[in-house]
Amino acid sequence: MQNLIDLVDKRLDEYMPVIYPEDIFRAMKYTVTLPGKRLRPIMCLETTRILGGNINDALPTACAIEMLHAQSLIHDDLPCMDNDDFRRGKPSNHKVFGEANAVLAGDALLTFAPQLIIEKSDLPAETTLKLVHEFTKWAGAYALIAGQVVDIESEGGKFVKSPEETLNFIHMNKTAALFRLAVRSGAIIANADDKTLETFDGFAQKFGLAFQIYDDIMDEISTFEELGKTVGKDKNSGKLTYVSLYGLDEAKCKFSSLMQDCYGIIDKYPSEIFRGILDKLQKRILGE
Ligand code: GRG
Repeated sequence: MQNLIDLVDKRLDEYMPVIYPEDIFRAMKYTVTLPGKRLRPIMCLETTRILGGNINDALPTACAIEMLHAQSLIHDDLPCMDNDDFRRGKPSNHKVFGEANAVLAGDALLTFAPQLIIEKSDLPAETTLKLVHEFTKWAGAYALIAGQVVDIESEGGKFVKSPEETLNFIHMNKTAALFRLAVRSGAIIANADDKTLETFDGFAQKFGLAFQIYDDIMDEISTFEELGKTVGKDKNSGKLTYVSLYGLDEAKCKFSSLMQDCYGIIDKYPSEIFRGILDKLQKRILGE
C-alpha cells in the first residue's frame, strides 16, 4: 500500500511544476500534496492491476482523480460551502491562499486533470476518450456537483424527497461517484469486459456508501488529530448524515452490512490492497 502511495505522490509532484504565476500552482499543489489517504488513486491502480493491466498506464488517470478529489475538498471548505478552516491536518486552502486563489486552484485542478489524462496516458485514443468521458460524467452536475447541491440544500432543511432518499442521493453522488470513477477507470485501462466493469462499479457503490457512513461516524467519535479537520461539525451545522438520521448504532449496522457486501464482491479477486482498505475502515468503526 505504501509503495502505491509513494508512486502516486511522486507523480503528483512531477505533474505540477510551479511556474509563473506561482501563486496558482502553489495553491493547487498545497492541498493535492498534503497527506491524504490516496484511496481513490490506489483503488484505480489496484483495479487495473488485478484485472491484468499495467499500473504505469493507470498512473496519470489515478493522479487526475486525486486532483479532482482535492478540488472538491478545496471548494467544500470554502466559507460559502462547509466553511472549514482545516483539511488534512493543515489550514484549508483559502486560509493560506485567500478565497479567490482557492476558487481558482479548484477550477485549475478540475481542468488540468483531464488534460493530464489526455497528455500523459500512452493508451489507444478510444481508451483515453472513455477515460475522459468517465471523468467528466462523475465530476459534473449529474453526479458530484448534484450531491453537493443537495447536501447544502438539506442543511438548510430543504427536502424535495424523503430524508432517507435525500441522504442516499447525497452519499451516492457526493462520495460514491469518485470511487466509481476510480474503479471504472482502472477497469477501462485494463480493458475489462462490461460484466467485470459493472462488478467493480457495484463494489464502488457499496464502498462509497460505507465510506460516507464511516466519515459520518468519525465526525462523531474521532479527534482533530486523527481526522485532520474540525470534528463534530456535522452535528453542529444540523447536517443530514447517517448518524443524525438513524443514530450511531444503526449507522454502524448499516456500515457493517455494506462492508460485508464489499468483502463478498472483492473476495473473488486476489487483492491484499482492497482487503487492507476494508479491514482498516472496519477495524476503526467496529473494532474487529
Ligand atoms: C466538481 C466543480 C465541482 C465541484 C465539486 C465541493 C463539491 C462540488 C463537492 C464536495 C464533495 C465532498 C467534499 C465530499 C466528501 C467526500 C469525503 C468523505 C471526503 C473525504 O475523503 P477522504 O477521507 O479524504 O478520502 P483524504 O483527505 O484522506 O483524501
